[in-house]
Amino acid sequence: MLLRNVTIATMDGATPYGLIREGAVALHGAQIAWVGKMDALPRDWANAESLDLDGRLVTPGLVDCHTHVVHGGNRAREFEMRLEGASYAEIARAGGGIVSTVAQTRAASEDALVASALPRVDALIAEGVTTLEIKSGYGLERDTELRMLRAARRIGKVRPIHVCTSFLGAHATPADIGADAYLDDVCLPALDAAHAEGLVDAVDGFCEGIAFAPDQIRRLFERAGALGLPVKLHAEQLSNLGGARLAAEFGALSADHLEYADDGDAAAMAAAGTVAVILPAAFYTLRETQAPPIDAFRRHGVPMALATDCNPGSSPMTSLLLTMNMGATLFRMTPEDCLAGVTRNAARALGLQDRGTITAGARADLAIWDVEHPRDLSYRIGFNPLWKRVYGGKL
Ligand code: DI6
Ligand code: FE
Repeated sequence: MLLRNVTIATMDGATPYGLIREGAVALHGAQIAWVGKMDALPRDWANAESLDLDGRLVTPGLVDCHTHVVHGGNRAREFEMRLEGASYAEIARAGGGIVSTVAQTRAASEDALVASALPRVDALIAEGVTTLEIKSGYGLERDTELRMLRAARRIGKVRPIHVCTSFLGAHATPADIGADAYLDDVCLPALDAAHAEGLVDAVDGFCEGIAFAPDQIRRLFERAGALGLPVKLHAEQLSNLGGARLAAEFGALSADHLEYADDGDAAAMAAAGTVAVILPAAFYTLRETQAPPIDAFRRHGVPMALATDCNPGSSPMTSLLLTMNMGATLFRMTPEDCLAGVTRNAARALGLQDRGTITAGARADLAIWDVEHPRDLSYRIGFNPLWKRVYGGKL
């Protein structure tokens, strides 16, 4: 199958956007076989079944590399409380926040978790998302953590989307147990069990005053290492506790949030190849005022990804396009940074080398847009110009 007469943002690293005008993309099964200018098309493709795309833009399928899309219930009441003056940390300390979603998630069956997540997943798919990361972390006990991960795996079977799972048992401490006891007696054994069932692609944690201290996260990462699993970390979201450096020390795939990260954190992440996952909808929802150090990430050459952080508390966000606009307007990321952030760098934040660019040999996951230029994708607010999505070579 040949897609011809297209503008291609290959995102292969050549600037700007790896852009090819009057291009063609040849697909063989679930893979990209060839990409280039139409007039350079190899002869053996000249007679292939082809589709004229009328100059539309083709990008890699989008990758949302940080979500909590599987969860029970909603927290609209907390949204109101924040409007009445309560802070996110105050609500968390008063037994609201993550812990209130835990109660609703524990009460939900696997079927109910899948059913409530699907409308959110469908909203992402409708914007060209082809790879989706989903975290556990609202169970805080073994059975519910495993049930969340099974629900996540099922989403990848009932929808045309690739799901990567992250075990986030170290998300919060249940009210009835101390953090160390929770970690040793519940979280680490649940990780072992989830891994034994093949439910874990990466291990994540929340390093924060209201969650886990660096020495506790270190124990989590040591266990992940023993199981041969890659790590990532919610770090420096509300304060700087050294989470980003700890993540870098363990060669983490990514450190996420990072509003309170500093220049030294950026240097450590660059040296380790750790991706900075920027989550502007959480910054926006919490009315945070300290922006992540984008210039430092740029200066040190830290790859930046953008993700929705879709969750019921700090980021009830199901639009990766709006996330791109926020990355640009709130953090001064360029439209090219934003597109790299939801393609090449987002794939890297998940440890996936076979996607995120349009290059020969990559997976044939593509998004086809009714726009002139890739900058248009970051520019609009609340407008979805997706024409069609190609998933695993299928239109
Ligand atoms: N940081 C976040 O933004 C989400 N989790 C985390 O560690 C928020 C989760 C929630 O408020 O339910
Ligand atoms: Fe998160």
